[in-house]
Amino acid sequence: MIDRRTMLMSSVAASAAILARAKLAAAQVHQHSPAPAPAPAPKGPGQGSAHKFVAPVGPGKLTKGRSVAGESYAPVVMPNGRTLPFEKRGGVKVFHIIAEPVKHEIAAGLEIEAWGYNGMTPGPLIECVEGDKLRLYVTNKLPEATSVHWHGVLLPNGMDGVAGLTQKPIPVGKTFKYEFTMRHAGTFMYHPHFDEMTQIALGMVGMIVVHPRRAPARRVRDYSLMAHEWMIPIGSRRPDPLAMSDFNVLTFNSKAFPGTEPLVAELGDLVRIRLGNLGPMDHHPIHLHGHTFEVVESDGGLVPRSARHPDTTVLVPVGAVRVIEFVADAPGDWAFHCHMTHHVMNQMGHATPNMIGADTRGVDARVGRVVPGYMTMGATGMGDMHHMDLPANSISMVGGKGPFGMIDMGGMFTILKVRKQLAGDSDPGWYEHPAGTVAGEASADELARDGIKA
Ligand SMILES: [Cu+2]
Repeated sequence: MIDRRTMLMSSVAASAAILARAKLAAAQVHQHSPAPAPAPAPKGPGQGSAHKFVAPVGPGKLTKGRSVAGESYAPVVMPNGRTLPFEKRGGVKVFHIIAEPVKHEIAAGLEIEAWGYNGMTPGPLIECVEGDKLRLYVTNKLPEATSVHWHGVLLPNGMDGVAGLTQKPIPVGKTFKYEFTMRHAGTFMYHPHFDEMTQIALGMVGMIVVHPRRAPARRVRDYSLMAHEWMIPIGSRRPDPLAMSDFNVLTFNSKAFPGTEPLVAELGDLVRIRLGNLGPMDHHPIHLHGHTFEVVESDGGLVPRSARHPDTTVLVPVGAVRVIEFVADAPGDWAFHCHMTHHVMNQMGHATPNMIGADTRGVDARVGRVVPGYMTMGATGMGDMHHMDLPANSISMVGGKGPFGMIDMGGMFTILKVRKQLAGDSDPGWYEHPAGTVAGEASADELARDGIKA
């Protein structure tokens, strides 16, 4: 004999279970957590210092980035991010990095209490040229010590940033100075080497691009994307640094789709995407639609031409950079995403019964007697759960609005928009397909013509 409670417990499907737990979690958070601190004011170039720092990029930066005074390179564009300003002093490029707590929006509806650099996660892109002398000041505004490791950069041992091994940790409130010459061009990363598990899990990661001294043969649309993964319990704001599996928020540049800014290119453009991964545990097979690319570079240097091969998916391991290049030769809106299906979901819960294929009609009728309007969800799949009410500060099951309805992916997903011509640098909107080029329902005549019995 199944009583009402047992029936409810055993038959409520995925989404309902997620929601119940989420609401509980949200309530607990509200009861037991102090109100989150007000957001720190967005940090501008120079961090309030008296010096004038040069800001390489500004609004409307999707494609080009603004050129930097006195520099020959075409700046890299960091979608949803920006580049760290610098100032030249006696032939040295001076940067000021501030390690600090950051209030961050993963996507509309989910705000988190992260740790990052200069008011953001990932930290701003550090960009310079091969042979540049760099002086990087790091101010620690975290509640614990930190350090900065320059991942992939060839430098004197004492500048390597490994607390305990090559330097003392930077105490709370103190500013350390790193000084070295960027000996080789390439794509690198930066992150703490003190309490790595906590600080990286909370968002303290960043990318470094060192341009070659020689002028590039061809202008490139140059993008920087950092993959990351987070465990953010539904209803809470603080990512859980103890998570080792079951990450529920997957991001490019700390944004989950639909919060990710698209990448854009004009037909015939050479496109470079610099992918970094400093997530805690997972490697990401990143897949591009509509094009083939070559991996041209890692954080170890250029891949020799003889070793390059065409591909559509590149595995980006934890602690690695993979740079891909391709010519944008197909107009359209092309998905660019991690191919792990759980990495294109937003705050998906996993500890739920599998209802797919279950005949829930009898259950619905019986539960409906005590819960009017009750409907078990998940029996035909989970593709249409976007309309559910969500607990506060969560993006479970949130997808994006597309030109043909809901895009039911979230997480580590963005869009490459290729157009014959772009008007400026901003998002060109949805692709307008030429007549007759969109998949649609087959007509009776077509089915008969080709002998298809549906
Ligand atoms: Cu992934």
